[in-house]
Amino acid sequence: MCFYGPISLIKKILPTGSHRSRLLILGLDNAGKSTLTARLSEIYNGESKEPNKQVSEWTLIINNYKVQLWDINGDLKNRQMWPNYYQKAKVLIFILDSKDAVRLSEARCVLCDVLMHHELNRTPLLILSNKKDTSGSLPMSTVIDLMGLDRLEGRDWTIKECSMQTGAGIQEIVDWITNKIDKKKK
Ligand SMILES: Nc1nc2c(ncn2[C@@H]2O[C@H](COP(=O)(O)OP(=O)(O)O)[C@@H](O)[C@H]2O)c(=O)[nH]1
Ligand SMILES: [Mg+2]
Repeated sequence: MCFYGPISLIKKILPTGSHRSRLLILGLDNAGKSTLTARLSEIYNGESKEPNKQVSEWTLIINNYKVQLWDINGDLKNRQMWPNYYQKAKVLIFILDSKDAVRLSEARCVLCDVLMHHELNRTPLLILSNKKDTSGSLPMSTVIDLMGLDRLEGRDWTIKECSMQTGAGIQEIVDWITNKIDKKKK
């Protein structure tokens, strides 16, 4: 059983005048991280740094603001390097495969572990229930239940449904990211 602890909600993070922010995309392997990354890169004119098998790093321009995006592999071995990126992350997306009920309980424990890291206490979190186009996709209420999200208190978070295959929900994701990045510019 995983528990989410209360965390304070202070959002001003970047120093005044800083024009860089960082977007970290996490989730289990096969959840859709790289597909989401590809869509965001199209929308935000992403430029890729030399990718390697474990981490793909992109530079996006969001409202004239330079944002680094990291898409890090989510298999068990590579999850060990996730914490190396927490301190640098200013916005966090955690993506789920909404048709994989068995792995949602794994995702719950993985997300719980991620959120125990104090470096992410103030980081706005967007949880994506992906693969809504598939017939076995679970409804939002079931995903919230299986993920124990009703216990996720004291932080700036939200959940949205999407299909990165069809592009459904991408506009809402873009709006959320833009809003969070804009707040960090001030
Ligand atoms: N049906 C469907 N398949 C998806 C969706 N998003 C990703 N996929 C597929 O799921 C698989 C894993 O996606 P990928 O982005 O590589 O996952 P990652 O391991 O988290 O980076 C690929 O075959 C994708 O084409 C979606 O919204 N719907
Ligand atoms: Mg990937």
